Amino acid sequence: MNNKLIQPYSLGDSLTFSEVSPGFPVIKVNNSFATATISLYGGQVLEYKPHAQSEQVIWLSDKAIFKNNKAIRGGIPICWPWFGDYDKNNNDLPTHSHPPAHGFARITHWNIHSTKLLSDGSTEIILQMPCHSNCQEYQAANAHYHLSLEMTLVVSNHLKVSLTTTNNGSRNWLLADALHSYFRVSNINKVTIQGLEQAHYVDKLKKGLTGTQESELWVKEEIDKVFLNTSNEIILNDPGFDRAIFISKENSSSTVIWNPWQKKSSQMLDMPAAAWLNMICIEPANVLENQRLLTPGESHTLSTSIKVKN
Ligand code: TA6
Repeated sequence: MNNKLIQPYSLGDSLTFSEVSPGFPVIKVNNSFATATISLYGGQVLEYKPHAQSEQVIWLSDKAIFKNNKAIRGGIPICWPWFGDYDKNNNDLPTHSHPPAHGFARITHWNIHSTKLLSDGSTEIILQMPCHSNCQEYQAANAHYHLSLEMTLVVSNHLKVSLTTTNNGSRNWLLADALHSYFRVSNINKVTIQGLEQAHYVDKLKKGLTGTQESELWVKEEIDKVFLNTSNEIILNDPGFDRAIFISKENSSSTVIWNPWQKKSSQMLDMPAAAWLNMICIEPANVLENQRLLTPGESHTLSTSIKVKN
């Protein structure tokens, strides 16, 4: 870890630095509200826990792999500038033989722009994504790619993550973005998800079959559903941890719900075999028909605010 570069951003005991693995520095926040861990690799929240909570709010795999070009399993991965498979909207001549799933923001080493202890005791962190390796390769193949990406985090009695994309180019850009948030739950079979009632979805496990969510959502099998044209706050009710997690969002028209369940988890190197029982992804996003068209000079900020109530 290059201390000279990052130590100026420390804030006494409330914001320090360490490494989760050689070459993978993390920011450790411990303020009057909560603790949090943010990886500079991927610009990725890894942990968030208000002091009053006995259990982490954000789920992180015990088998997460910290290696370049590999996304960290868990936390809040940034899916950008495309979601899922390779970006089919903006490409002239894709050079990637195997383009990174969910884009390259989550496999880029981000820079710190600023850190601040706010007057109310919250901690504000601003990170910026430089265009390195995967991004440079993508840019070489897509002359009109001139995007910049910045993230603002506020660690408080809630966790706010805001992702701002700016189109610095001379052509429109069709952007897909998602905050691929993993939440820790007591038992996936015992939680309910409110806020998606009457929302239309695309079921990625059934060849894009569409449907409407009739009632609150229980998860009793593998799920990979994109709920479209919904800006609702989501409530993740978890009686086992005697809490509810409120996930609100701004400038997001899609919400993705994902749990790989037992079989897929057993096929993932970075997923403990039984971990699927204790996680659910609830992802504020703009994907499929909800992608955002950025005109030249335009900025778009996707944000989510996560709050726990007992
Ligand atoms: O958000 C759901 C999803 O798109 C699933 O299809 C699954 O691929 C998941 O993301 C995890 O993707 P990852 O590349 O992180 O393994």
